[in-house]
Amino acid sequence: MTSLDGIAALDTRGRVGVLTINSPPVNALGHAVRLAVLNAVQAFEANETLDALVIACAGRTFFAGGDIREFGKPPLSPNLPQVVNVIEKSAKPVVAAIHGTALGGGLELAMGCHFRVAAQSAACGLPEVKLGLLPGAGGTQRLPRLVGVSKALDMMTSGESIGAAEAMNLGLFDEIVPDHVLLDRAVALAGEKAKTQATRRTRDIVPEIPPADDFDRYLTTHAKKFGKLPAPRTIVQAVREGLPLAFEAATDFERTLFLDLMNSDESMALRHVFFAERDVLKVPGIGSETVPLPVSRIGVIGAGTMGAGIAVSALQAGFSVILVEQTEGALEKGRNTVAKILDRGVSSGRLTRSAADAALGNLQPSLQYHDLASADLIIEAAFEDPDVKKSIFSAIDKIAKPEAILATNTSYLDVDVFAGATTRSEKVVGLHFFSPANIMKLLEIVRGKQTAPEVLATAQILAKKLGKIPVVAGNAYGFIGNRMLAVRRREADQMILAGADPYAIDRIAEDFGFPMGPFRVSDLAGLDLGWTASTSKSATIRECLCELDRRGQKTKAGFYDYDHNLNPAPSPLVRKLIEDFSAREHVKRRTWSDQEILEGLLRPMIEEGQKILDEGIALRASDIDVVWIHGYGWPRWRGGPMYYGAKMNWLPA
Ligand code: 3H9
Repeated sequence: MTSLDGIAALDTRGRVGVLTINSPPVNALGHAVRLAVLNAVQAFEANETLDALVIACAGRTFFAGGDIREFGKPPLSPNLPQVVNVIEKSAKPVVAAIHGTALGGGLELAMGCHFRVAAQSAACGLPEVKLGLLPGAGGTQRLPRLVGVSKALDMMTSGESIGAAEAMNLGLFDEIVPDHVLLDRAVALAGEKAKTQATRRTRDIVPEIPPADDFDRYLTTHAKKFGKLPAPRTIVQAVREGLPLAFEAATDFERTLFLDLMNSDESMALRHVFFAERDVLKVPGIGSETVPLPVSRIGVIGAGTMGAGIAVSALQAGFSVILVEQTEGALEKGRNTVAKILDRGVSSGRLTRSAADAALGNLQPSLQYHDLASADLIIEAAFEDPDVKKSIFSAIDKIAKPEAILATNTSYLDVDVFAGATTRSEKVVGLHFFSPANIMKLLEIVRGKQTAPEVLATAQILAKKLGKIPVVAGNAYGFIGNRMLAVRRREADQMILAGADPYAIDRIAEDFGFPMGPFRVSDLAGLDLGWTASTSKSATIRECLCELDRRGQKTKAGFYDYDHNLNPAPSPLVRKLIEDFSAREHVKRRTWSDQEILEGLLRPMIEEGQKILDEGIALRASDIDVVWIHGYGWPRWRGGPMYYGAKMNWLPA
């Protein structure tokens, strides 16, 4: 074996060269790796004792794509398209041996090889669109040649990966083999091809070009899914305008489009989010030396909306769950909610019937705290009432096994108060799920004063198993997300008194990219949350609306009027009510521009985010971005509130 430069090693098996690239963690095709591949391929070509080459990777995966950390920086030669072209133009056969995930530039490199052998467990895809990009190393021209235009567009505009078997059916892979024989089989195939000097170049395949109408229809059909992002439409453009051109001209065109997208606001924001989602896992004091606690049995106290949702999330991840309620009726209702959510999963295709049945079989409904004695983790999901929660903690502390973790699903309250009601404050943590808990990706992990590192590490692992993104937050009222949400709500309420139209505010928030504006969100959640008729004094717009039985979607009237299909319409009555309220309170009304409304809505909550950061409640600004993207519908392509605030110069430098 010849080690070329610490990254590439060129081995020989008879007259076949085996180039193995080893660049942990994911063999991203950064400058050093590109150079290593190029040098090795050129050395192979010049070596008369070698008739064919296999390109493989060491470690957990074949190349996982271009190195995202290099994007936006001055390009370093050779670029990836050049490397792929050199491979494809080789006069001797080159075989890719694919394991793990061949993604983005990794798959593009494989498509530049003459043959592709993959391990059974491998997957591949072109996920560039998720970074606001298009495949920029020939992917928009080679993939349609291999799998047809329609499938290529679907793969590139969704960015979703496919498994080896599907790739084989599509003609993207030539062979799939058991994982342990991958290299042997790739070498054997290379040897066979060497005998006939077979170099099958993807660029030489004559593509079938659909009529222009097909592209138009594709864009129309997917208009909603593509939304405002430029990348999916640019992918369609690259295919549509590139395929009729000569290959080199088409890839030059692709490169121009790629570089334009690279400099787009959307791609910069999406790349920021890519790294932010990985950084949340890095928590000071938790490292490889921290030993997480084993969790297989989870107790959930409270079978309301949150408790049932948490139970479903845990059941779907394969945990057994003890769901505890106080009365037969509440327990029966909770069990039915769990069953209904699982059924919905089956009808929407997210879950198989047998998986749903198995999940329900792992549910143990109970009226006895004593049944929680076997649980490794108990999550309290009772009403947001500190006294109720405190008494639950005190009770379960006496029943739970000593090593069990006790968690609260509070949205606002002080985790240390509950820890103080137990004899194991180091085992107490906040696990703030978001509704619907089986769907929403965010899990705020609230670190109490005494929460032990291994408890935090266990919560992080639990989140991963539940398919959630965990963000560690300090213990302060509303933690990260709800504290900022409260500010946004306060500002929106003040703006409508000062003359801004609530429906304009919603429209502007939705144009910005939120799925719903703040007033539609309030109507959906119910305006009567925390409201009681007996104490209501028409002191706020919300109180006035509740007094009129306009309590939101549930009464088909709130800030909006709703028809029987719950379609919202602006309400003249509400507009008048707000005007009268402003007059009564002597609030001066004025007209607001769209930009003033947007800034009025976002800037104060972002400034609150800065305070959260300064107080150490969030570990880093990008953690706050992740919270808002995965818990509050902040548009991913806008990078999160702190990213946006910095871009708008709303934050101290
Ligand atoms: C592209 O290819 C453009 C081309 O068309 C054209 C070029 C001209 N670059 O996710 P993990 C890091 S665009 C740099 O936790 P997993 C990641 O930040 C690219 N770094 O592991 C993390 O670092 P840290 C298209 C990368 O096992 C560490 O690796 N490709 C890259 O859960 C581990 O990552 C993609 O979009 C990268 N490309 O999942 C694929 N990838 O430890 C992106 C990862 O410091 N990658 N890192 O936090 C993935 O989807 C997952 O990482 C993968 C492994 C599935 C591969």
